[in-house]
Amino acid sequence: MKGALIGCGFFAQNQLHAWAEIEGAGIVALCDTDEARLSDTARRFGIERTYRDAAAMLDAEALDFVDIATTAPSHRPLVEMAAKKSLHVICQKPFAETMEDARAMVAAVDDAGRVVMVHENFRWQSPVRRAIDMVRGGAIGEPFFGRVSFRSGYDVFSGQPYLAEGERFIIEDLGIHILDIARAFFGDVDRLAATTRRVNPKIRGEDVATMLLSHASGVTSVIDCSYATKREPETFPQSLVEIDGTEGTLRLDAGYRLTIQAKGEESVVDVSPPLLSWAERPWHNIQESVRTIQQHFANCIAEGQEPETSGRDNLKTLALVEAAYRSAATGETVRPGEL
Ligand code: NAD
Ligand code: 89Y
Repeated sequence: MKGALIGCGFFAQNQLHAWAEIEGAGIVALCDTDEARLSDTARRFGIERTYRDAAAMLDAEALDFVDIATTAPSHRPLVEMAAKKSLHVICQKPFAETMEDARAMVAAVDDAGRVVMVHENFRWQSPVRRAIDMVRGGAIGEPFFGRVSFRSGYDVFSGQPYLAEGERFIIEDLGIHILDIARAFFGDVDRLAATTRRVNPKIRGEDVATMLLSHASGVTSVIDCSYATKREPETFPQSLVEIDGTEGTLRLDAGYRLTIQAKGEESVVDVSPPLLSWAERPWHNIQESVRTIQQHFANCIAEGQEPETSGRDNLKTLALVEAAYRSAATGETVRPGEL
């Protein structure tokens, strides 16, 4: 499959490295409104066909899919443009700025008979995936409590300066992944309550969020996120997990240590992600998941399957983000299914 990538910024560099390793799909054209980013990226990856305008690119190129790696405000027009050209779409998170936009984007690609997948990669990180597979396989019986925790003091603002500028920060940018991991473990959410605060005075949005989720499966989970946590060892970008089940417990601890205690036995396994040739620490965990999710996208299209993190599925993760902001603002418990 021939693809074009739109948005040659900070994170797209990972996506391009990964596309070079994907079986059955590759990138043949690039687009960015910023000439310097476009030409630098084209040179780095040896991609000759470049465009400053996405519509012009879609008119000129014979493509099967687009990979949208821009920030959220441009997602809806770009997804709708791709749908009009009957292309499959992979689009970065946050998928959309509002639920209304997200629903319209899913409908546009559905009407074109194509697939839209959100680049929701944290549940595809190999340590997290290992834990998900263990829980889904019944290793600790029926889960009844979970905590997914992401606490860090890592400077994300130097690579992504826009994160310091928005009215919303950690839930929309990072919490979205952690909420999605909770859905992957425990299923859909009936009710959510959240608190937020801003600790870092140099940014506009919230950098701490704590959320309590009641899942339809009967699990209660706590999702806690912070970019204001100064501690050693720094765990960025690890998501730490603890789950209690009817038959035992699972812990994914700092340093990618997976412990399962069940049925009178304990297993402790190092589930560190591999360091891909183009990856660098500490980002290697995220970088590996980029390759995994992009291969999943290519496989799903080849096999006519809906991706696990399809646009339709992601509406439920996006609803948790909206519910968390609403709960934090009103002090009330919110039902995401009503948003
Ligand atoms: P960035 O600002 O560095 O890059 C975005 C690029 O898109 C810029 O070069 C900009 O010029 C270009 N652009 C914007 N609108 C365009 C348009 N209409 N047509 C063509 N080019 C356009 O942003 P980033 O840090 O690379 O983040 C991009 C997205 O990736 C964000 O939504 C962010 O949340 C997400 N992200 C995801 C992960 C992850 O692990 N999944 C990690 C980091 C960032
Ligand atoms: O943008 C964010 C993401 O999706 O993963 C980590 C990040 O780069 C900073 O929070």
